[in-house]
Amino acid sequence: MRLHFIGIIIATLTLQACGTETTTNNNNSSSANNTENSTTSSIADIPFTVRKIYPHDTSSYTQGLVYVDGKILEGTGRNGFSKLMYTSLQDGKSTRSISLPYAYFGEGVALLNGKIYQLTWQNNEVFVYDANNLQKLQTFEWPYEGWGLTHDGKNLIISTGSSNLYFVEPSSFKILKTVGVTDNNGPVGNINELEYIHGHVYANQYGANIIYKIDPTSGRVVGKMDLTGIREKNSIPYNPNDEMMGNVLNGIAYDSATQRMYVTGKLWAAMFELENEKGFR
Ligand SMILES: [Ca+2]
Repeated sequence: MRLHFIGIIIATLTLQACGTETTTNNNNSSSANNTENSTTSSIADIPFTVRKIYPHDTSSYTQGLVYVDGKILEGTGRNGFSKLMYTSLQDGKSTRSISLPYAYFGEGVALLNGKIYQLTWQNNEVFVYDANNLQKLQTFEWPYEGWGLTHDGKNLIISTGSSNLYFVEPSSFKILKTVGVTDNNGPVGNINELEYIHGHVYANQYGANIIYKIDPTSGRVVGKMDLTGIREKNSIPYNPNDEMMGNVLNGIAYDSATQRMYVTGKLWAAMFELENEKGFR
């Protein structure tokens, strides 16, 4: 009996140590069991306007998106199709690209101090590249799944498909702190692609058409953008089965000079330039 109990503990610890956080397709897994939460304050909708629409390569299973000097840095996923590339914003075509070996499923990307970091989904590896030429410089180990990636100017911020944001020291990949994302119903799971904008983390939630604005200190959701139907409303071709097939909203980039946000999704035909009158602050 005791051995069995210890076995359960060891199995639990092993699962935690390996970082095998459950990946689900549930787009609101966090709220079902949190009915005791009595907080009723509403989370403000963040208004936005679609200012421009650009082509996006429908073979790009977008997992990471960053705006860099008029170009888009994009990381894509799926084994055999994963890439890291710079693309032209105007036509969506890549201007420099590398392919990941078949074994790797690329995930979130971030550019910090001249280096690009690229997560992998379940390979427990993070690649570091020279941002100028996409030459690989280094590989770090990562104990969890890799989903979204951004930075606050100093540290990397990683999502793993859970409700956690991990703050990581870029030169050592040491986890400095972990912040749980919560809304009025409790933890918010399936946190995916990220973008740090003026002191907040913006994150889209896997399977949902929502971008959350998150206080990086408390983890509290302080605002949200509802992008439901953004392709339909703008006459962008889409497959009605996209959500079922996982071809969902995933990708947030931001140009601080123009204060415009760029969003796209996995295999989407368009990238949307969004404006908020207050600049997404
Ligand atoms: Ca991003």
